[in-house]
Amino acid sequence: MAVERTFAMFKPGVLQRRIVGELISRMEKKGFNIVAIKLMRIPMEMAKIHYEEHREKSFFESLTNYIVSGPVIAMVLQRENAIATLRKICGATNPENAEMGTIRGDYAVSTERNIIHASDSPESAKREIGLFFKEEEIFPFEDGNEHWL
Ligand code: 3AN
Repeated sequence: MAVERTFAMFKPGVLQRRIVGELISRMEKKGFNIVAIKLMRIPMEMAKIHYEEHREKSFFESLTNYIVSGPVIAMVLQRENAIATLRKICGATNPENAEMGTIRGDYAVSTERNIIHASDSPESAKREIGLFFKEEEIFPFEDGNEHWL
């Protein structure tokens, strides 16, 4: 299976709830390499581009207002089959349907404030990584764990 990169973002509120370490730990334990990470406040224009596929949806305005309302943590995560694996760890979009043991199942209560964003396809991952990170902000590394993970 091919090594892939995916984009992940802890939404506003994760910092305040002091669960950043727990969430990152889940990803590290599942074999993701964190190859880029930044704490940032998303400008509204960027939020609209990030969620452009939802522009016509009823929740677009409230979603974009929420996502700019506080600092987020943006990341590029790398491992084999990264996109599907991260989606699995996150769980279903609606936390009511997310299995216990997934991030949304364990930590989220509302669909809009569902803790984490994770790219849903190779095309989205490429687009979202490019929106949030310059190439020189991404630092791939050899972790030597390929025999164990
Ligand atoms: P996912 O984040 O699981 O890929 P999408 O792409 O369908 O889900 O939705 C993007 C984001 O839009 C979700 N993370 C969630 O915050 C918000 N969202 C999706 N559906 C709804 C909804 N019915 N009501 C409010 N917010 C929603």
